[in-house]
Amino acid sequence: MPVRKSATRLTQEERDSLLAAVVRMKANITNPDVQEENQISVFDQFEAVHLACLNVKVPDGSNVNMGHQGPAFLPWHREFLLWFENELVAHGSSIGLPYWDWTDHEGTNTKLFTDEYLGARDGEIQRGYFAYHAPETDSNSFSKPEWWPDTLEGWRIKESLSHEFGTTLRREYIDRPLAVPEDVRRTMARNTYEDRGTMIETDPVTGRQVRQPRGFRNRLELGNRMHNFGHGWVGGHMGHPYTSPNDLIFFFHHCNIDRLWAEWQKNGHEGIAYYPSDSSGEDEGHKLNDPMWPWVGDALGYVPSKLFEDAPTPDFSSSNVRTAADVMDMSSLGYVYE
Ligand SMILES: [Cu+2]
Repeated sequence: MPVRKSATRLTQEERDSLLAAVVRMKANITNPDVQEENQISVFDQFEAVHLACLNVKVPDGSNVNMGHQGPAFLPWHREFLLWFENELVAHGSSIGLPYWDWTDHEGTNTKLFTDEYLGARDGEIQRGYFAYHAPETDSNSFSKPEWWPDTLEGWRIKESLSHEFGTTLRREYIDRPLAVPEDVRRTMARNTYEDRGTMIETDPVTGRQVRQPRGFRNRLELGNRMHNFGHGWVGGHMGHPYTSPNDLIFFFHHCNIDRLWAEWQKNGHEGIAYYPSDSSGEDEGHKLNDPMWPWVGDALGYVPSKLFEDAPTPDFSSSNVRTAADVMDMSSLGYVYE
């Protein structure tokens, strides 16, 4: 059973085992027989699917963001992370997907965004495992570990999946405070899963009056120093929904969100009563028993919009249909948080 630990509290062996699996996923081309521009690695499949999920034509004819700005934000990403974690383990990781605890400010700055882990947070990444050039090649003088895959020339982002951010992974340094425990506490104190209303309160960091979302999902996704903020705090590719899964921190970030949802569920909000029902009037894909694209099996009528030409997405037609109901109970999914 994969154990999900705080990313800042892994042992060196655990961290290296995880990073080795990640670079193997990046080196593992799923379709080597097609021309190079259409080849895609196991790692890049996640970026391609996340990009496509932002705008999917569904059977009722409407266009829906399958994984964001609605109730399915949490179950869609829970399924997405399960798929990622399966690949991590299949590529040799000894541990499950770690989570980025935003309230661990020191660990974030002194452990996570370092050359030996995720790389720096000030523009294009030049050193470590996520630089355009592999360790010990070109300008990347960082020492190459024995587990670096022979075929991986560096952490390179496909042109078709890079939007305006370029083929070298980038982040931007911004001097804003990360979440404090009070931010998390207030999110966890919301009792309704979905509520688009807002409330006025005093911000625990700035002391100013602010308007914050009232629902749990709404606040976790959009509230001060929660999901959206974390994306922007890292910046670069991570700062834009078109490109965020190119950066490994995306998965740590969403793992923390999944962990908070799991905790909230355990804490008196368990099961289908705490998710919009099939008669709730939410968009298709966002109600309890709606298939969540791409996990719709061979159902017809789902067409992801091609945000970019030639950004190949994997074929899910033979996979199981997955709904929010399928992922409601974390204990049935085979991972635990530590
Ligand atoms: Cu996100």
